[in-house]
Amino acid sequence: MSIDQPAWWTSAVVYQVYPRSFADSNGDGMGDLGGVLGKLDYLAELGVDVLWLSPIYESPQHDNGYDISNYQEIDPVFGTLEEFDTLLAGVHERGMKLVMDLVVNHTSNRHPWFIESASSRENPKRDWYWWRDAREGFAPGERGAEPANWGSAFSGPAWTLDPTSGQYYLHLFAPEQPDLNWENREVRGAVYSMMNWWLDRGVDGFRMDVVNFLSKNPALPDGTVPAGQLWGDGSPHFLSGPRIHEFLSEMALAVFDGRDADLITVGEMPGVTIEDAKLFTDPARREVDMVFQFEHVSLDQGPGGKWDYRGLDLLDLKTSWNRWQKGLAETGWNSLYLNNHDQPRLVSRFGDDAGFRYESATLWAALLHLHRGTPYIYQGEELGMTNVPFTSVDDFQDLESVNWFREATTELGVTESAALAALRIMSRDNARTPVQWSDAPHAGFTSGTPWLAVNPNYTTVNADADRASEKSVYRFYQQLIALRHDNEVVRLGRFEMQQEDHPTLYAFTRTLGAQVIRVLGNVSGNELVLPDLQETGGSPGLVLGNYDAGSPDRLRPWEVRILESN
Ligand code: TEU
Repeated sequence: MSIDQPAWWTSAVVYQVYPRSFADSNGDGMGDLGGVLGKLDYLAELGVDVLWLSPIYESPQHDNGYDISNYQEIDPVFGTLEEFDTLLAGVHERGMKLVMDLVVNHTSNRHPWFIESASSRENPKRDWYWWRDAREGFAPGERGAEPANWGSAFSGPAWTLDPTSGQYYLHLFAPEQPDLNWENREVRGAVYSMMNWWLDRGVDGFRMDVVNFLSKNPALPDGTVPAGQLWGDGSPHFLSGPRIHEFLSEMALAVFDGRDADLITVGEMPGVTIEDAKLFTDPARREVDMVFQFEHVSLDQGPGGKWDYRGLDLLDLKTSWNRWQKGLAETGWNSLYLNNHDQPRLVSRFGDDAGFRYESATLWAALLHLHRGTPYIYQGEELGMTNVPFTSVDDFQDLESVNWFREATTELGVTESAALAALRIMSRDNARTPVQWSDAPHAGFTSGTPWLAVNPNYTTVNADADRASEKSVYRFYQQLIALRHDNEVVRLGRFEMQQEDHPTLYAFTRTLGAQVIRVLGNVSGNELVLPDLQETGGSPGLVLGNYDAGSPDRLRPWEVRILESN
């Protein structure tokens, strides 16, 4: 993407649908493709350009579809390939695009590839996965016999013994999610052929799950064991590994080259650095269009990681986002997100979901959408949906949460109440409760019993109520999306942070030629007296704000103002 020929997705907004929680059309309590089809007008009215569907492929659903057993079949719980084609046509008829979730770092352990690979040491697909003997000096099954000391992202070791062959296999996530061996060119070829099959079917691109994990250091060296943890941190040996750029370039050549469709690719890359991201998203290198980086969603965590919640210091976020804006200003492209199916609800995590839910939800939306990059909206974020008041560990279904609770309370000395408190703040299930459409039973999500309980605040927090309200989060998002569509300065303008050291004011400008947009956000529940911002030129006009007209020299709690001065 170059400034004089900006790619179409630099003015696009992407909406993530987590199908199992979006809308249920057949009353089985699980969201499905029919449910998404029924909400296309709602999404088109919001103004989004691209829908990203979390996995809908055949899967045992151990990790809610991120464990795939057939990449070219729709799981019956979501529908059929014919229903998919109908949905895709409906998306295209409304001028939107559809992106699939590509999960090829690992498959399900029920995928035929793995079943064959595991059947014997001599099977031709043995090398399609990472199989290793027990560590020298240890008997298979003995603690410490794992070929490397890496821990899984979902607790426990990243290696599981297969008693049949006496070898271990690698799984960076659950044992039900064995890692594919991307060193094997047959694996890569099979993945590219599947990707081409979906593109030939008419999809418009991919969100690539942990795509920077594909290349591992083949020596599989041990990692350092962090304080208080049971297993080693293997990430230095698989994060953006030795051949990752080679693999992504090969993928682009085998899959995307020569296609005349306007496609979009976004690589989910935990731990990616700005330097790496510049390489991954440099259009000249043709690897991916943009990446999901994780720096900003780790700032409220202590040395203990995700469950060691410390709260966010705004100065840390301003520093981080400023670095990413500067880092990708000349080469490459940022994605912009604060929510997805793995993150707790932003209005609860970074705002005030009790006293100032509308104000803080719209403040964060404006801050995010006015940065330079492609914004991503996660289902329900446009309604100001909140975290859930979970009361017991039995309320949770996410394996990451359930596994950690068990390991923390039985092996890490964490009390049950402390572990429950951590889950309440950070569990992925906060984002996975059904979308709240109305105040009807189960929030209008299903006529059956939802697979995961609806947030009890659905009676007041729901799409019908929001869109009928004077203070509508949905309509505020609509205006932000229109602002990006209609203003090149929002799309491409140079980002300049202001008041970098102010503890609660988030202020920045976007400049393109003579056009200047200024954003002022009060990231606090207290009134903020504005410092002298050395306004240049006439008094700037208010383009969009989340309060009615107020005093020019102060901001109300969680107030944001988008100002334009030429
Ligand atoms: O998540 C990748 C990832 O790093 C997650 O472990 C994430 O950081 C963590 O859940 C935050 O708490 C992707 C998918 O988005 C996630 O839903 C899958 O569970 C995971 O990969 C395995 O496919």
